[in-house]
Order: sequence, then C-alpha cells, then structure tokens
Amino acid sequence: MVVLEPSGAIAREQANLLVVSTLLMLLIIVPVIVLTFVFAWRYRASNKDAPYTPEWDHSIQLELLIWSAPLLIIIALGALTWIGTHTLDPYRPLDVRQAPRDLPPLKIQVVALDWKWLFIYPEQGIAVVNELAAPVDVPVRFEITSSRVMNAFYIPALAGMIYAMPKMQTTLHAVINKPGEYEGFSSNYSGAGFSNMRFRFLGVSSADFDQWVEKVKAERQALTRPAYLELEKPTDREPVRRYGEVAPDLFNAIVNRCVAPGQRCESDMVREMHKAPAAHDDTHRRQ
Ligand SMILES: [Cu+2]
Repeated sequence: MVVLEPSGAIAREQANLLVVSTLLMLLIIVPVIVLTFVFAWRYRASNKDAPYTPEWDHSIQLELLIWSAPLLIIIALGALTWIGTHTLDPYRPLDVRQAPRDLPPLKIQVVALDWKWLFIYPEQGIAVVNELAAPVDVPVRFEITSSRVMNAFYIPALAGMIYAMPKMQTTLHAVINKPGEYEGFSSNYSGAGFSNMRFRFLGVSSADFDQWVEKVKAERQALTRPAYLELEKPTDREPVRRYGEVAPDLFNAIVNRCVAPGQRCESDMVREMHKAPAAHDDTHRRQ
C-alpha cells in the first residue's frame, strides 16, 4: 500500500492522519461491538444469575459516560482535522520540517491533456510528456491545469490528488524524500484514454536531476505553440516525449485558452470587462 507507506513528507503526514483518525474512531467502535456480544450473552433468557431489573430507567453515571466519550473523540478528531487542513493545505509552501533543505521550490507546470500529461519546467526551459523528475528533498511547486476535460493529478507516493481543470490553475506543494521510480496517474475519469493516462515519476539526486535536465535539453524537438496544438489532440498510450525548448509563457496561454493564433486570452477579456462597469455588476467586482 503506497498510500500508507509513502516516500514524500506530505503523503507521510496524510497517511498519519488517516491512521490516527481510524484509531480514534476504533476507540468507540471496538468497545461497542464487544459490549453488544457481552450484553447479549450475559442477559440471555437462560442465564438466571444476571440481575433482572424491569423498573430501572435512568443512571447519571452511564449518561455521563455515554455522552462524554464520543464528545471527547469528536473534539480530538475536530482538532486534528483543523490542524491537518492548515498544515497540509496544498497551496501553502512547505515549511522547514517538511522539506529539510531550505531551498526555493522547483516550479513544474502540469497540463492534463487527452490522454497524457505534459510537464513544463519553466526555469529550465524544457518540457516532457508522461515523465516527471524531481530532485530528492527539494520542495516542488506544481501549477496544474487541463486542456479540455477535468482530471486529477495524483502521485500516491508524493501527495494527495489535486484536480486539474481547464481555464483555471490549481497548486500543489510537495517534496519527495526517497529516491526511486514512482507511479503517477489521473484519478478522475476523463474519457476513452483515461486508463492509459499514466506517467513515471522519478525521485533523483540533485546531480542526477541536472543530468536528466541536460538530457532533455539535448533533445532537438521544441514545444512551440503549433507543436502544442498538435500535441493537444486526443491520443491514447502516448510514449514519453522530450522537448529541449518550450515556447515562452505557454502554460499561461493554455490556462487562458489563447495558444492558437488570433485567440484572445481570457485574462485580457476579464480585464477589459472590468474596465466597462456598465456591463458589470458591482458584487462581482468586489470579489
Ligand atoms: Cu468579472
């Protein structure tokens, strides 16, 4: 079970949360199930030794016990959820405890296409289809979007799943702590080629990562805007493709749906709309 035995700090904390909340709930479930059988056995019709008190109807001690135990557990679960929701917020940059090396995060842009994954490394100027690599112990900031259909970006060993949606960007901060080859896929059904929408995630040393980047850079293929529009077309079982060069600002154009020549970017349209208040309602402007 990768989910319970992950290789990244975020997935580790999520697994702990899962185990602790299950144990907390078992504190109620196990005694209730055991007591059900004990009561059934002890107060069976043939047992003449058990006390028989047909007039009994109330006990303060029992009421206190019955109400306080679940109350305490709800309080504990609530506190855990509150803390977990904040420390594991995917939009929150990792703290020193989660990523041992206090480095600025590596930026990786993720695009869910029909039916393959495109990974753009804007700082390195490279892009790869269906293969992802990240240096061990270095925090990574994933910016996630989709070309047409909703998907979910999921590497069980690394962190929880995050939706990939067209026309908008979601974010995930995570770190891989153990070198290795992991599995990544879409965990939200997106059509015919969904089952093969898988990729390898490589957790590598910093030196190996630099080497991997150099290898991709050596690739002569460039991910220009026309090349992207070609890649965007639905295909199944796509092999790994490496691009030594990427068109500037491509990810932004994908999010704002203006990769093709002549298309106006959504962000520009919204800006223009806001300049014409007559056409716009005041509540929306305050958002
Ligand atoms: Cu608006």
